[in-house]
Amino acid sequence: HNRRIAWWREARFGLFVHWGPYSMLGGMWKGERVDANYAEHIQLRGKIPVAEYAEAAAGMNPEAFDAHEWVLLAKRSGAKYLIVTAKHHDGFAMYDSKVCDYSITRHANFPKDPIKELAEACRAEGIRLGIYYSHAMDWHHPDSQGNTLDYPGNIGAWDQLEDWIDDQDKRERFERYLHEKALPQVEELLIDYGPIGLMWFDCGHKIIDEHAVWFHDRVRRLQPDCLINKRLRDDRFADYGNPHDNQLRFHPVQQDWESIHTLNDSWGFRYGDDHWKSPEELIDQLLRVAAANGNLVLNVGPLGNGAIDETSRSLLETVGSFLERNG
Ligand code: FUL
Repeated sequence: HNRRIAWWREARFGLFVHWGPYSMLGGMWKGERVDANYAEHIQLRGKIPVAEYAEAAAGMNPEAFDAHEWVLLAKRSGAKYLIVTAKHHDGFAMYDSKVCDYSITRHANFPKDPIKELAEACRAEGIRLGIYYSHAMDWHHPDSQGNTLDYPGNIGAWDQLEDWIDDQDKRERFERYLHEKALPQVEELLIDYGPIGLMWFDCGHKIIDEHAVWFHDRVRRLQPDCLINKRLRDDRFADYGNPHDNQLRFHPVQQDWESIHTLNDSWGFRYGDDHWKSPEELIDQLLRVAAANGNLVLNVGPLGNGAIDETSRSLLETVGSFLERNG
C-alpha cells in the first residue's frame, strides 16, 4: 500500500471531470428545468424514460472535445491527476466499450474514444489518470439499482441495501448486472487504457462485501499499482478515503483522504449554475486540506460539446498560479 500510494500522497491536488450525455442536457429536459441539484442525475430526477434518455444520448457529438486541452488545463491548474467519468449512474460508457453498445462510440457514433484520448494525453503530459466508474448503480441496465419507472420491480436507485439484499430474485438480478456489465467493463478499462492511477468507484454502501471482493480482486490482479477509493465499499477494500461530497470535513485519523469539491453546485454541467466558489475559497480549501494531510480534488463539468467554460478555466488557472508562486 505504501509503495502504491506514494505518488498520490505527493500529488496533493487533482482534477475531477464529470462528463456524459447529461452534460448536453445541462439540467434541462424539453425546455423545462429539472429539479436536480446534480445535473448528472437528470434521468432519475426528471423521471425520463430510458428510451428517451437514450435517444437524447444518441445525439451527443462533442466536436469541441480536445483531450490534450483538458489535460493541459489540469496541468496549468497544478493538478497532478485527472479523474474522469467513464460511466456514471446513467450507465452510458464514455469510451468504446466492447461489453455494451450503450456508449459514446457505438450508441452516439462519435468517431473518437474520449477516455482513450485522455489516457494518451495524460501519459504524454505526466498526469496520472483516474477512472470514475459507477459500479453499484446503472439506470440503463434493467437488473441494476436503477429506475423503477421503466423497470417495475427493479431495485430502486435510492433503495437501502438492507431492504433488498435478502430478496433472492433481486440479488440474482443485481449480480447478473455485475457479471454482465460492471465487472467486464471495469476489466476492459484496466486492460485497454494503459496504466490507471486510481479507480474511483461510487456508492459502495449499496453493495455487499462479496461484490466488493469481485471488483477489488480484478483491480489488484490487472493493475497492482492502481489505487482504489473508499467508495468501492469501505476502508477494508480501499487505499484512501473520501469524506462526503463537497463538504469540508477533516479526517485526522484517516491517513490518506481526498476532499472533493465542485467549482459551483453541480458536478455535471448545468445551465445557470453560477454559484461559483471564489478563488479565495478554493485556495483556502486547498491549504486547509493540505494542512490536514489530505488531497484536494476540484471538479469541472465540461459542456456536452466538450468545451470547458471560461469561468471554470479561469478559477482553475488562478489555483494554478497560486501553487506556482507558493510551491
Ligand atoms: C456522488 C454521485 O451521486 C454524484 O453524481 C457525483 O458523481 C459525486 C462525486 O458522487 O455519489
